[in-house]
Amino acid sequence: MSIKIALAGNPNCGKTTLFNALTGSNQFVGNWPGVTVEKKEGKLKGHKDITIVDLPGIYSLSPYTLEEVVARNYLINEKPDAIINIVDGTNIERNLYLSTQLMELGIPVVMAINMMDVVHKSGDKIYINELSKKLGCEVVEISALKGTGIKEASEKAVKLAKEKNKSIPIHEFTPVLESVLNSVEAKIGFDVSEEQRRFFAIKLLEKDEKILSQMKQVPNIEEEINYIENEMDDDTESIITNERYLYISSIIKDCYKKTNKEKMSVS
Ligand code: BGO
Repeated sequence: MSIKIALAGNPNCGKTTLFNALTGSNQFVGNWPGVTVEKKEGKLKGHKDITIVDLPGIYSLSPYTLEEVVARNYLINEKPDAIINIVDGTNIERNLYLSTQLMELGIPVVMAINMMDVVHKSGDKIYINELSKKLGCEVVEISALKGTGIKEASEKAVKLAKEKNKSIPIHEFTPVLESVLNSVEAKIGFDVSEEQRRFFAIKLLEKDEKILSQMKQVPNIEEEINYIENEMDDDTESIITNERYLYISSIIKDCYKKTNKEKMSVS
């Protein structure tokens, strides 16, 4: 059985370092079809049947940059068996914005919190069990540079990939938005697989025109958009973005403690 695992993360999160550590010299470099964005694939060390696909570094799965479009089209169309989401542990709040969207694709995610050597040195604390519970995915601490935790992260991803379970996101938006999302999801046809319908519903509600080219039947959701924009007095894209930031703030509040260095040096 051949398995594909995608590496996804923000620019500068350490993705190249992790990709090199996982694949060694066993790499193929080319371009993504039709665009001059570099595509790197490699075999997981010691596993001829497991391919690691390095996605472009991105901040979001919105369709504003070529890199975002390439990454999300790959995730939607090729449906890798698992995603390793690399998160820069020194910049966790910002990185979680992409993570919340990756969880909505119906693909199992392992979160690899990188730069943990730097985080440990700073004295900051990331409570990974709590983080894992709040996000509804496996979380592993790694240092791609030092090579710590990367075997555990890849083994967890391989295990999830082999289990082939459809992944269901645990994050719920505010109830009124959830009910509108449910109604949009119900309008999406069978051309979109069940586990991807939530992602498509969110993108349709965000008025993301590029998602339409991925659908054979495009539902009319004008009524839902008007309703939620009236109810929440904002445009749908901002509503959804704000909701994500609220979710991320609640996660950070419970799962991350910054060392107050100034206070320590005074006492
Ligand atoms: C430079 N720990 C530490 N401390 N650094 C890490 C880790 C880690 O776990 N992982 C990656 N880095 P990329 P993207 C650099 O290149 O893999 C470092 O964009 C430098 N270069 O070594 O390139 C990594 O692919 C000069 O740092 O990220 C790299 O996602 C001085 O994070 C940077 C200092 O990693 C980005 C660092 C000339």
